[in-house]
Amino acid sequence: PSLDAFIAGLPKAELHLHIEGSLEPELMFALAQRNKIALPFKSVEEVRAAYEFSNLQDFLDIYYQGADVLRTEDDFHDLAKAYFDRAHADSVRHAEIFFDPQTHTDRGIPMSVVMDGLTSGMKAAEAEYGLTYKLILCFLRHLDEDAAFATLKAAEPFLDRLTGVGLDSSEVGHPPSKFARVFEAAGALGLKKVAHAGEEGPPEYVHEALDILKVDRIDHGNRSLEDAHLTSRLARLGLTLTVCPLSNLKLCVVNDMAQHPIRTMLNKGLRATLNSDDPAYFGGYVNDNYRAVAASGLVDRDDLITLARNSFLGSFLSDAEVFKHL
Ligand code: ES4
Ligand code: ZN
Repeated sequence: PSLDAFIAGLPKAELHLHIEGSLEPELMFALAQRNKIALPFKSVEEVRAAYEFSNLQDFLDIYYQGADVLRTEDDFHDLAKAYFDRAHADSVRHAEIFFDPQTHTDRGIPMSVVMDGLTSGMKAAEAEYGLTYKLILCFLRHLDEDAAFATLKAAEPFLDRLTGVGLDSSEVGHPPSKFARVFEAAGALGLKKVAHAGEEGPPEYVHEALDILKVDRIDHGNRSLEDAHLTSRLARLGLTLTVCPLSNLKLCVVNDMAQHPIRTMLNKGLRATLNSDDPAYFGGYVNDNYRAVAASGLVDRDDLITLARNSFLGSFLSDAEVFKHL
């Protein structure tokens, strides 16, 4: 098959996807209309034109603003269903998606509305496509530890629908150590742990995520490569990195795809995966990310198979479930 067809048909898991970041401008307008909310944009084209970012914070400001149209259980259902429709079209067989409850509860949306809407959207996709999913609750790291604890408490009634906790939002100035106790509490509840680290933050933050938060995966992890000892430690542990090439390009974490660290990561024996992060904002879903690194000449077809295989190996599926995909 052509390279495009090869990527399109390659069964894969997606492990780094913020569901609020899959809100396409068309759905944003539809929800604004349904909820009678005025948007600061006149058209879908105007929204897309505003998606030019020079760093993570630039993006986050507009991403939190976009999420304001999400008000009802139906809104969260439609958001989740739209992502899984798109993921299914990309041969995604399993997705472990992030959501940011604080973005919603701080606007007065109850946790139950968010949970029930996302759950029904995911269940509809499961019934239609036979794919599987897991849900990871992310704490916003620019907010304080007490707020994270309150969020964990509010999520406790829904514990059976959660697989893990994560840490996202503005990285620099908000090291993993700020959330040591809440991650310990989440672990004691039986939740898996992941954290964004080494996207804009230094290798020290990746060390903290490992040593203090005891994470099961690192989200991004690009800057780990600046520390040779850390790099070999990650390789030795077989720790999964959820890498997001188009996100890195849009947020100026890399200047050009040909310089993306994915090649070095694979060379160093790191268990890297490819993911879309916030596809509605970064201009591509997971297959677009596979295509972007392949088109840059950084990886060949064997590497793409390795990356897809890593996505299942790095998932929180049971060993028996993983084997069915390999
Ligand atoms: C995010 Cl790309 C990225 N980094 C950190 N936090 C986020 N939340 C949504 N997308
Ligand atoms: Zn992310």
